Amino acid sequence: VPTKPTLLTGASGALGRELARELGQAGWTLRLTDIVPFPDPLPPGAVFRQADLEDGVAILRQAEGCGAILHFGGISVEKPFETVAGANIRGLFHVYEAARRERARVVFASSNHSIGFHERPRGNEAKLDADCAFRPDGYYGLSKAYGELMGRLYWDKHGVENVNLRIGSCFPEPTDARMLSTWLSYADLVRLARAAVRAPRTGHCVIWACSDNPATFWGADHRERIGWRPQDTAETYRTRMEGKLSGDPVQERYQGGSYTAVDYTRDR
Ligand code: NAI
Ligand code: 15L
Repeated sequence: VPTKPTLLTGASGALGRELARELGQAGWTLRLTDIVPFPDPLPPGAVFRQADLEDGVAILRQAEGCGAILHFGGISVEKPFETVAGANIRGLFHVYEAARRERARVVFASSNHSIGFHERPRGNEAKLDADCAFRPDGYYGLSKAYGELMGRLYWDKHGVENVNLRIGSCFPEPTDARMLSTWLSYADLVRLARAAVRAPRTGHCVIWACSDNPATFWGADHRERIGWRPQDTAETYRTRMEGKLSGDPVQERYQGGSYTAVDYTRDR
């Protein structure tokens, strides 16, 4: 159990609720925050404060005395630029300023959509390593690339440690064929968050956050720094999922799937 409290943003969201329940049960001291009320009974020892990530003073207050910030709050799907900009651009800056003041580590819920315009590997083609170029597939993915680069900056300039989780598709079960490659089980997510907070030293690192899927798109990353290995696999769902294709050549070509096809106007 970490000695200092851990701040969890986005606590009322799908992944936040899961993390709050599991880490709370494990005896962690949690500070929970979100722009909407926390819908579940509070875990033992947890406090919840409602706040907007755009309110920098509120975020600084909430982070006081914390050793780590699990940053899961913000816009979590593709939206118009102005919608994404508030929580994911300005809000991200507030989270990093709070971490700098507290000398806390940031564990950032980044996304595969920061690199979604890389093509999917075919057959024996090489998997994508975590030091690949950013190829965001929309304004949301762009905000996640910015978030990862914010971590790069704050480590290089201020020594703020950060673990960037490039999450694939974290849901109770895979729901389509793409998730045979991208799925992350809730249990693997919880183990990953624990390892990212508890590792003695991380520096700035990037981790492909998906389960042990044989069909993964992704290769080398920095997981050895935190000692995490996924234990679940999407392969269990293959017979039910492999026919569930979109039928859209753009979506099927690129790693980001449906996000790449939103407002896609390229004709050459
Ligand atoms: P979610 O949308 O269920 O949760 C996000 C939470 O952030 C919501 O509770 C929302 O109220 C809160 N939020 C939004 N704007 C806010 C603001 N201005 N101030 C304070 N809180 C605000 O999303 P989910 O699925 O739980 O994802 C959590 C994080 O993980 C997100 O950052 C998302 O981008 C990232 N992620 C999730 C993936 C998944 O498969 N679920 C895949 C890749 C990344
Ligand atoms: C994400 O970044 C989203 O937050 C999530 O809702 C899924 O769409 C996921 O990516 C995905 O790519 O499946």
